[in-house]
Amino acid sequence: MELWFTEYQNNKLAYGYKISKHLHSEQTKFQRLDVVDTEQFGRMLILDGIVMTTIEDEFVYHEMISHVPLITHPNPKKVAVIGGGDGGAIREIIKHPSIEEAHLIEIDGRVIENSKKYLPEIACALDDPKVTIFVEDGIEFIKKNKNTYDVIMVDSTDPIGPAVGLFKKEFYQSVYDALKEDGLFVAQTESPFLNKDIIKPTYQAISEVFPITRLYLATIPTYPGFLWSFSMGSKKYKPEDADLSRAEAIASDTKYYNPEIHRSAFALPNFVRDLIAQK
Ligand code: AAT
Repeated sequence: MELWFTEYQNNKLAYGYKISKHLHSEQTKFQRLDVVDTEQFGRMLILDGIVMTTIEDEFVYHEMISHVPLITHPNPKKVAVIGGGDGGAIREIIKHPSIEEAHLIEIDGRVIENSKKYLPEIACALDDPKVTIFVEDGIEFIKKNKNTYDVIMVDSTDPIGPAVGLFKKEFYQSVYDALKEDGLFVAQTESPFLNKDIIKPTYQAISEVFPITRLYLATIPTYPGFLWSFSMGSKKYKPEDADLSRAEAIASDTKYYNPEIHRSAFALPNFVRDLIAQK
């Protein structure tokens, strides 16, 4: 008997994965959490029936949510990741020699514990001495910190349940206030093909708060639509002005990110340009 996992996007589209083993299932305080081994993408973390990350393609997402902002900022020392309890963004952040402190603010401690147990390749830097973990709601945490971080990354679930507030203008204002005067932030902002209704207002809200706003893209085969968007809000630095010799140095330790990708990720197809055009 074959075992398949189906991820339902809506009542019109679903993606299916052949499963070789169902390793874990639990209901946490916040969500249903499953860990499975898929034949195509290796081990997979699933929250509320939605793919969070897989061993085979996680590098694209984690490198792109981390290195693009960390190279755009000329000297990032103190950074925060909101969500991202699997530790993938933290693993990439720790590769940057300028980093002194990395804070992880994940609402669900069970995501962290299960990632350490089942996804050690991704969670491997969570015990690094530069890393501090806060099991808290990122929305409340960020409100308490002012003028603190060089870079903030919002590595969140889709805007459902506890992540709804992470896609709102009030949250981006708190992020602005939590950043230093030359700080910048990046958030994962969903699929340009399937989530136009999310990207448009989210990008608009970020551009109302930050003087510099950019959207960039990467191909992630286990996220719906495959083409994925990230939005950046910045107080001072522009990604196109980044010192790409630093990107070259990091690229000796990456599988997706390099100086050409840093530049080309901001090249947008017309339908995406139209999506984020000010009206
Ligand atoms: N690194 C890719 C994995 C994720 S998981 C996103 C995490 O955000 C989850 O562990 C979830 O518990 C956490 N989270 C949700 N809301 C909050 C909040 N308010 N504060 C802190 N953490 C939160 C991203 C997957 C992207 C999927 C795209 N389809």
